[in-house]
Amino acid sequence: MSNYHIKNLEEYFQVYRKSVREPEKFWQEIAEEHFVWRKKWDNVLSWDFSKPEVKWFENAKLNITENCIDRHLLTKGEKTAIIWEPNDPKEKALHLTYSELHKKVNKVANVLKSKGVKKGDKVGIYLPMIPELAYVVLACARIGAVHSVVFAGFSASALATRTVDADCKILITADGSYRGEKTIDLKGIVDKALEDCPEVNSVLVVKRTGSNINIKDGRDEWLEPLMKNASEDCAPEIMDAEDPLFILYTSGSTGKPKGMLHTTAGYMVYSAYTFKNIFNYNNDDVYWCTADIGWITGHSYILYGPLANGATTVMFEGVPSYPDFGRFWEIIEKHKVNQFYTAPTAIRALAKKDLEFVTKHDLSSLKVLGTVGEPINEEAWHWYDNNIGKNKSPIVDTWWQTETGGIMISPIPFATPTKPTFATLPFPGIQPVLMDEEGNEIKGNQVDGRLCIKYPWPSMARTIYGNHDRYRETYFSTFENMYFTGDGALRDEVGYYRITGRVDDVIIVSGHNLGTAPIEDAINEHPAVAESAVVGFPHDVKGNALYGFIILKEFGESRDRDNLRKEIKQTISDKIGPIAKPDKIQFVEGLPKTRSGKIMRRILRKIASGDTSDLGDTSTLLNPEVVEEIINGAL
Ligand code: 6R9
Repeated sequence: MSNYHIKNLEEYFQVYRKSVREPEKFWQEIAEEHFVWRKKWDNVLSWDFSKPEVKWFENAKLNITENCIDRHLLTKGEKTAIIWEPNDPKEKALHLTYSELHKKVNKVANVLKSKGVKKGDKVGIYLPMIPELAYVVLACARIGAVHSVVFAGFSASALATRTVDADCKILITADGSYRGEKTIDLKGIVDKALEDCPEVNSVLVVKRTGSNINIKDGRDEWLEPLMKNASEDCAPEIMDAEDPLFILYTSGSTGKPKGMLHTTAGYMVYSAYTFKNIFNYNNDDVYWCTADIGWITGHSYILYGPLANGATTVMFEGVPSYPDFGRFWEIIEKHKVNQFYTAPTAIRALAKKDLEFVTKHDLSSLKVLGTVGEPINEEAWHWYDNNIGKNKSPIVDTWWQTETGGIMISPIPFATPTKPTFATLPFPGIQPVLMDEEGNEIKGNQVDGRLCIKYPWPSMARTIYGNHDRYRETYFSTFENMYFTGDGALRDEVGYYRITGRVDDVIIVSGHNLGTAPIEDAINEHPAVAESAVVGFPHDVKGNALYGFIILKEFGESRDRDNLRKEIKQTISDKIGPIAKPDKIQFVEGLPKTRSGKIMRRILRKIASGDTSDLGDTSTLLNPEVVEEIINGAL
């Protein structure tokens, strides 16, 4: 019998040990007991990291939507599957039951079929956070088409590159989208992108804003009338365990985006099992992840993981600042949210605002808080713990990647004691190791190194779509027989992991390796600092020196800049040591970020070294306007 829901630390260790000693038996039991299969596997796992090739649940047959929808119909048909909260709080929220979701997904599936979409075809999706986004994603999975969701905040050129790279011939979009006070001309962006996508011959358009848009004859059609006429029955396509489920492009904080390809069975099992445990989801809970579905976090922990557990999952169309900075807390109160999962960037932005935005809302429903996307600094962690969780809701700091498909290192709430800035312990089935630059494993505790995973897990990406060599090169060639995450980490005296940042961003100052996260964490301890980013720039004597870009809190704006610089350096000296003091500190209004809140340090490095002639691909920047401001103020 598998131990599906881990309840205390002892149980965690027991389950973890089993998952390492007998990984195949471990995953086989979970897969058998908690999912529906059309046919069971012949073999649980075969793998070879040198190729790399990994297969889980070989020759099993299933459909993921049967697991996420159909199987709940008998017992939970009238349970709310999705609560959709619109951008404008005056618009009515939608409570969609599992049986309604079933019908919507089937209708869209039939529409896609009528457009000639077949098993294995790639479907581009460029939609805001509206219910149709969930229907379309699941409809693809229903008929075995491979979805490629592109975040609807991306530019025409980013959309075009991804549409071409993923071989999409059909694209689903909307007439427009709402983000706070803004209405965005989504279809205009699509029209521009499609000038560079000659293969796309069909565009289905969801009506959201009612804006006046261009409908290109023979190519564009409204989705709604097609859905109206479509049948609400659609038999699920029977898929092989290793058939592709989706392509998703990585955040692009480094270089050209990579289309990570995920397959069906392993992804389903892992996203569902992690969701249940890491969010401690219980039957009548309402769970909310604020990510966009255009990010892996939305795929695994708004849609697939929660739905596979028959959960109620909230989908939010808007932004945390509209109509005011209390919107997140208002939604938690309104829908009595029990588990809340967001990113450090959002926490820091909201922590800068008046506490009254928080205190006027009743947050007593909350049981578990989560964070993901980048290292959470200590100050933000405590703010979240004190003001949102009222020191009674454990914070799960979840470390993972688009490539890993699901959460890899995280506390299990009510089992693992938390520790600020530490993602703590590996999830069952995950075998992390730290490696030195020579390729040796660093054993023992109180050590740091490059974070690798030495054994396969079910939801790992199988390839980069269309470029398996790049997949091997990027993840499996740095260390033999290991998946290299690209992140640095340290392991403390009890074996807890702390992620110290991307190793490409490690700065060597006078021969010392400095991770960006601990330095930024120290800077953020200064009471006037809201957020910071540190990069290296060439220095005659030290090899590299540090350059800090710092956003001040509102009350810090009026302070004398030179004094502030001195104090901040002192804070760093006290927390880390004089070696980590930046040579230059520039105060900025904003930092260049990707949609998931990751700082594009590549751009800051260029600015710090005075080389701004070519900033590389900036198409996935959420706030391109700050770049110029930073260049103009550079020291
Ligand atoms: C899920 C997601 C992956 C990179 C990852 C790491 C950083 C994510 C983190 C974290 C520290 C955490 N990252 N979670 N760093 N603590 N809890 O974010 O996927 O967009 O592919 O980014 O994000 O550097 O390697 P993705």
